[in-house]
Amino acid sequence: MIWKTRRGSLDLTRHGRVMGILNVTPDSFSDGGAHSSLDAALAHARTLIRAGASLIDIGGESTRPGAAPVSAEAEIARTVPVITALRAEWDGLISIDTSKASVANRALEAGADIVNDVSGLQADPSMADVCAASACGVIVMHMQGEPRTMQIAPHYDDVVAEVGAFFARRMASLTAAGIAPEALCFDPGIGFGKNLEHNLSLLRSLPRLAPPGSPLLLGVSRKSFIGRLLGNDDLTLRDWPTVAITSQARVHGVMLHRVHDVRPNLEALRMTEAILGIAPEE
Ligand code: 7PJ
Repeated sequence: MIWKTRRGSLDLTRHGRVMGILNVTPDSFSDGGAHSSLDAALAHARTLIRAGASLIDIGGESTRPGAAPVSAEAEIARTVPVITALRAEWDGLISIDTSKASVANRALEAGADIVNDVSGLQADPSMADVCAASACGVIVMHMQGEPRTMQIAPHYDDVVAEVGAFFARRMASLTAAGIAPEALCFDPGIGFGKNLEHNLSLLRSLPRLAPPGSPLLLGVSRKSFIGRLLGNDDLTLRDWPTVAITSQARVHGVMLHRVHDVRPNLEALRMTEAILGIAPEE
């Protein structure tokens, strides 16, 4: 399987890849002024890259349940300088985590390769055009509701069927809008308008979720359903269970993994692939 991005294609035939999370919201790095937060963000990006990330996902809007909306100007001010600086020193894949077309546009101009939109390109009517025009990679995530209220009372008759049908509908309308089918990647949106049972049902059904031929990306890293299941609130205790999910998802064909702690998840992929009989990369 091949995923087409703006900076060439990523071969996902045999080896899974890790996307490192780089949050540039004010609460993620110490607020010692604009320059030091740029330096801190870059330093963290380098740590993720050294640990083996093939992709860096840069986000300037918190999409945590209950989070307040952020203006496009604020998102641009937070993310574009980081993208510009990272682009100048690294030729791996950079994605912009945004639902706003104006932010995506500026990020792509600054050198981003992929748009990661938690609204599945539904929040902003211009987003599909921006993506089509730039020929970037596109991550289409499923979300029920909106971040502010999505966790209050999520409801599905059949969460697996509904997320699968959503992917099929988005595939049809986004390709009709001019996005290449090979540029699309799908994500069930763990924790986005889903309770614990919904998340587990989706994780149980990964092999039949993606549209045929399209890669799936999974983001479970440190999410609250892990804490709920294991009975702890401590974020630092959620990395090991994240690694367990990464391995299990790889068995079921998920090749892209969005995580905070890159190295153990990459090692889980390589161990799991060895067991599956996949030869290591040269
Ligand atoms: C995801 C995301 C995810 C994709 C966030 C968090 C919340 N993008 N952005 N998939 N989650 N594609 O990291 O806890 O699961 S923000």
